[in-house]
Amino acid sequence: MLAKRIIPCLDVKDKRVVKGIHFLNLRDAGNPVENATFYSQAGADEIVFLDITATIEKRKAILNIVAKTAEQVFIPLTVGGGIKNLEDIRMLLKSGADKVSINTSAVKNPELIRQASETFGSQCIVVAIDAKRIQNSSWQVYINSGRTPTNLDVIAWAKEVEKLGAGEILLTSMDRDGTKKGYDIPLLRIVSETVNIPVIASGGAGNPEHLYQAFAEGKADAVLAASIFHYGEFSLKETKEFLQKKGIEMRF
Ligand code: 0VR
Repeated sequence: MLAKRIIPCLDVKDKRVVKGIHFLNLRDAGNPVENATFYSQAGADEIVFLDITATIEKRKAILNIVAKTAEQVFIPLTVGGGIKNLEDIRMLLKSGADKVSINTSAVKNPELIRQASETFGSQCIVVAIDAKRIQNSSWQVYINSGRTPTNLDVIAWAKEVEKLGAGEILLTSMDRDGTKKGYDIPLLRIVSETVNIPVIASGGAGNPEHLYQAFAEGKADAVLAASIFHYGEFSLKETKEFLQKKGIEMRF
């Protein structure tokens, strides 16, 4: 069995790390380069940066942050937010990102997934899916930082992005984001069982047990978490030790 991964997520806005609930009411959580360095030294397997308000000016800021982070951090770095075309991806990879995460543009122009994976390799193309539950076993895809609903069903869209060449899916439950109530396990499980590419669970982690549930019941390949790590509630070390004891293979 491949070791499972824990990925702290840094949502970046105006050069600062922020954290909200249901994508709203953002509060400050520090400097992105310092945070990434700290997590890397503390045993994170990867880091995700999400530039949650990407505009042209902020684009330059994130490239700068990515370059500074890549100098300090030697674990894989995924960067998302505002990616519109192959040039944006090229710039991020050139600045030191190992993978990019595409959300809104993937929905608006699915061919971008195919072109990007053919140009740069599937291994560096992550498609982020923001999902909101509409019925018991049905979830809808949202875009534009969770502001705009689409007509897409999450399960159908997950299949489609795999077919187009995505290397990984970052699956965020908007209902659970920042609530600390645990991941949306039925959502996670159905998507993980539908596709063959790795699925990263996101949204709702409140304690190490929730991470365990995402692996054991949700069949996730990796878990992403923000709130529980940013404010020092749980350390990566204690979380990994807890998971290892419960039979989830971890890298130390
Ligand atoms: P926790 O529930 O605190 O672990 O948060 C995990 C995850 O949901 C967030 O870090 C995050 O990726 C939320 N994403 C977005 C956003 C937050 C605000 C605005 C936009 C987005 O588009 O992903």
